[in-house]
Amino acid sequence: MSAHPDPPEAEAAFKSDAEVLAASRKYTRRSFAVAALAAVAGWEFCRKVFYSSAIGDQPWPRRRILQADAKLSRAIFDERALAPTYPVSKSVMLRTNGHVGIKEELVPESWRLQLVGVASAQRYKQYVSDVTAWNYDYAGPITDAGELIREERKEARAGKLPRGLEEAGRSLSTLPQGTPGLLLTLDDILKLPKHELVTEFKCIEGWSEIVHWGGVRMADFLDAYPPQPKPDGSLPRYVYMETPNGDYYVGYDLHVCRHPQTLLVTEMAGRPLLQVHGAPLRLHAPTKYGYKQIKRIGLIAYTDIKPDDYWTKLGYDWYAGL
Ligand SMILES: Nc1nc2c(c(=O)[nH]1)N[C@H]1C(S)=C(S)[C@@H](COP(=O)(O)O)O[C@H]1N2
Ligand SMILES: [Mo]
Repeated sequence: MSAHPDPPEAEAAFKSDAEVLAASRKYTRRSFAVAALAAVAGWEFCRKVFYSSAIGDQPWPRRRILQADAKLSRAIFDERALAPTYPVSKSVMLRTNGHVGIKEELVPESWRLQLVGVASAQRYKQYVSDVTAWNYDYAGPITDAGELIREERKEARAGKLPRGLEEAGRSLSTLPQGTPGLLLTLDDILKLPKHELVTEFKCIEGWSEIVHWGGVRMADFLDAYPPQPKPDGSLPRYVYMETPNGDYYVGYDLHVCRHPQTLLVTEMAGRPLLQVHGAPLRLHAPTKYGYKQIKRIGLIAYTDIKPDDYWTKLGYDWYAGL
């Protein structure tokens, strides 16, 4: 028996090597052409971004990039990816930023979470025929807001509205009167398993801080109060949240709310949440920028219509993924 392959086989092998080589040369030539094209297109792209006139906050191509970017990052990183976590010792007291919808001190006992779109809502003891009829009580201007809000008030008195403040106007997703649903108390929510998480909080303004959060998983909340399936059996795609006075509002994909690190937060730094940080209930979603992390939630509504979103209205990306 010979150690060498029979001549016909050897020839076949040689031929296929040559073929591979030729194909790879062709491929390489093509990639050069593609790279050259990409360079030209890239320049054209940059030129448009930097020299075009702005529409709203952002030049239109940049907005397009944000959208394309969000699609790409969702495709590559997948919104189910976990955010890094840190030891508690690395966490700090989060600064306060953004007071839309939380300028007044909310009377804690008057807080209820309006929940709309839950399956077979009538079977819950918290069912009411009109969640919008609930009245929240306020006790004057918020007291723990710090310097930022004092400045905002000064500017407001001077007739100037600071950037982002009440700019987006009323939400288009606000509930009509007579919407049935549940009115949940904080105790209802605290019956769910408690979770703590130390993650990095990132604001689009360019700062980030490591924060120690405590609360319940939104996924557990969704299990306890599941959305009503549509007639075809599928679930609504979105979740809408707003502050009790409706001034700040955010829309989410349902699967983002199911993310294991998305929390309904009641504690920060091991202590009860301050009102300025969104007490009694705020959202933390570590895979999203700060503006998607609504403080002082008054309403959660499951919906199949893409909800209105405060900062999206002002030109920011709806997905706000990191
Ligand atoms: N109700 C409400 N929630 C809000 C905002 C706001 O203005 N109002 N601002 C958002 C933005 S842009 C950021 S960065 C964070 C800031 O949260 P913090 O004050 O706890 O740091 O809250 C988010 N949630
Ligand atoms: Mo932010």
